[in-house]
Amino acid sequence: MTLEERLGNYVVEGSKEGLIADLEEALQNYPPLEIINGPLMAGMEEVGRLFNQNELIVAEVLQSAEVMKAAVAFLEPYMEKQDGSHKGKILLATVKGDVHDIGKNLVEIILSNNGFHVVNLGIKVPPDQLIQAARLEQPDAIGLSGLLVKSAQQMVITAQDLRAAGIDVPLLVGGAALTRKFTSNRIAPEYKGLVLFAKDAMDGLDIANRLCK
Ligand code: B1M
Repeated sequence: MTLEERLGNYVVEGSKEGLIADLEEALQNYPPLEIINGPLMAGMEEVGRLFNQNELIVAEVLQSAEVMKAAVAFLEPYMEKQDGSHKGKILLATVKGDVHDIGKNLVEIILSNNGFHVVNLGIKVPPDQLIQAARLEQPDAIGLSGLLVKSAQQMVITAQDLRAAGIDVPLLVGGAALTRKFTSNRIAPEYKGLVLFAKDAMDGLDIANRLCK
């Protein structure tokens, strides 16, 4: 197996044995984010495919998620950092009913490595909690993540509740079940402020940079 195949395979197999040594080797040739977005994400896609075909059970997917988290934690210190500057404050959450947090946490790492102060509210965050936090933290933007189809609908509800509470800071939305079209046709009309779709964490950073210029 090539190094790239081995990296994807750790995620698919849910095994950490040899992972760190191979990540160290990969760092000789690739920047950390390329390792995440390339072979590790390919492994996760395969896990999703196998799970969809009932070839993996939830417990096994959870092990794959642990491997992905361990890999991201190992790679984080090697990512480029802009220190000191405080470009803006972002409130971040995975929406109500959704436990998926690897993508959201990647967004947190990338934003905070690039001068943003991130307040990460965690997973399954109901609109009420988000409203309270928005009032307390006065963020420059709110980032919502969701991977389930029902999470896209939950984002519509969250946008409605935020609007009803008088909150209109820009909303940054992302996650596998979401599209740009759904964002502009279904979420944006329910919100008073801007609603912007980010296809991945780097896109999220570009948008945050534009918002907080
Ligand atoms: Co679940 N899961 N899962 N899962 N899981 C999916 C999402 C699924 C597509 C798998 C499948 O069937 N093929 C499917 C969803 C089906 C649907 O609704 N369309 C699914 C399902 C069904 C479920 C359960 C319902 C299974 C069950 O219990 N029967 C259950 C749901 C529980 C719940 O949420 N209430 C469940 C549970 C789990 C685990 C707990 C086992 C685990 C999550 C562990 C964790 O996150 N701590 C898990 C995993 C790992 C996956 C897959 C395999 C991988 C997700 C992942 O971490 N990807 C996933 C299949 C897949 O995506 N291929 C699947 C890597 C991560 C880096 O990517 O989060 O997409 P992602 O983030 C990307 C972009 O989306 C974007 O940036 C990142 C890249 O840079 N992004 C943002 C994300 N958020 C953003 C926010 C932004 C900007 C960009 O700004 C704010």
